[in-house]
Amino acid sequence: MHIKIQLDTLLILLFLVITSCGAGAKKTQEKTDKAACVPTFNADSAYSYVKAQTLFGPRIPNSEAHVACRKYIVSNLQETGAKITEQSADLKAFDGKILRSTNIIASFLPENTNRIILCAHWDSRPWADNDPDEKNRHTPILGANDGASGVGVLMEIARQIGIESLKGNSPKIGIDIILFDAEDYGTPSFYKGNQDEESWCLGTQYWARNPHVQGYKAKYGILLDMVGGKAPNFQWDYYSDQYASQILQKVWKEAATLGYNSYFKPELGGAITDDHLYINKLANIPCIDIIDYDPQSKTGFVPYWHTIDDTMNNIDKVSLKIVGDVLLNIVYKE
Ligand code: AHN
Ligand code: ZN
Repeated sequence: MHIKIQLDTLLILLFLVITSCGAGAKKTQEKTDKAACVPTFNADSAYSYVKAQTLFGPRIPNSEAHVACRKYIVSNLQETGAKITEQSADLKAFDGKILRSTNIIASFLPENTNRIILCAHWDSRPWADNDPDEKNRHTPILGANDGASGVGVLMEIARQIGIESLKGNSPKIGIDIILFDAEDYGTPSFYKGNQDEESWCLGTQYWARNPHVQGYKAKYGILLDMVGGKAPNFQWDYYSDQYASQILQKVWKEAATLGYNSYFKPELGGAITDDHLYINKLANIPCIDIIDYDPQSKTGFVPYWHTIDDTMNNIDKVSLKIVGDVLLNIVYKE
């Protein structure tokens, strides 16, 4: 009788060790199978990161809210144990204004030469130049979806990797989470001068020409832009397909495996000038864009894009969860 109870307890313990993702399980697991221990993405946590950014107000370069939000993001990323780099630069806007900008980089396993990039932009647009009401078009936007959503997802990914690494369940590949600044200071539609395409993505252009590490290389990159809206539609952007079609295939396949094929459609969409374009063109790193695309709309994006309605009212936890799950699975299966 006594022996039987002890044997049961032992079996339960053994089961726990084998099925858990901690350090104790690691050796057994590597010997028995190669299944990745993919952590669970917490959408409530991601949502709170998105909301916190919007509570600073618009995060426009040279503003106080921009400085405060940067500190908020950096202190949260520091807690994950990642190596933090703040890459500051004075960047020239379309109108000649100097933007005091900072790209925020959180590196996991910084010594590993095998790496991937996960990125988003953390600044928000100074003008709601697409607002249906003309009197709002010079008003800054909150950028809940356009900016904060991608950052919120990546902050939660960083938190998960931090927790798991302490338990001996770090991803095998090195990861650089890069939060770019000055993406959304592109020439507003009401500007009388010329519409310069190169006026967008200034932080990324700077990083691609001056990577934070000398001779920096990465296998590939994944950009998140406007990933928090309701019922998102993620299609293949033209540039992602031109420069990184294998990565598109891999990510959309993972999404399908997770049952997210109604959001991730393996079909070509528009050609989108976004941060990933410069990572491809200037840094020569294949990079895709996961961006909510609306083929029906004139802009190609959600109707509240670059309007004063880009607020928390349009953010859906379900969308954050979908994107977060896909990324964590990709990262842990590398
Ligand atoms: C342009 O509007 C040229 N490209 C979309 C990039 C963007 C702006 N993403 C968010 N805001
Ligand atoms: Zn924008």
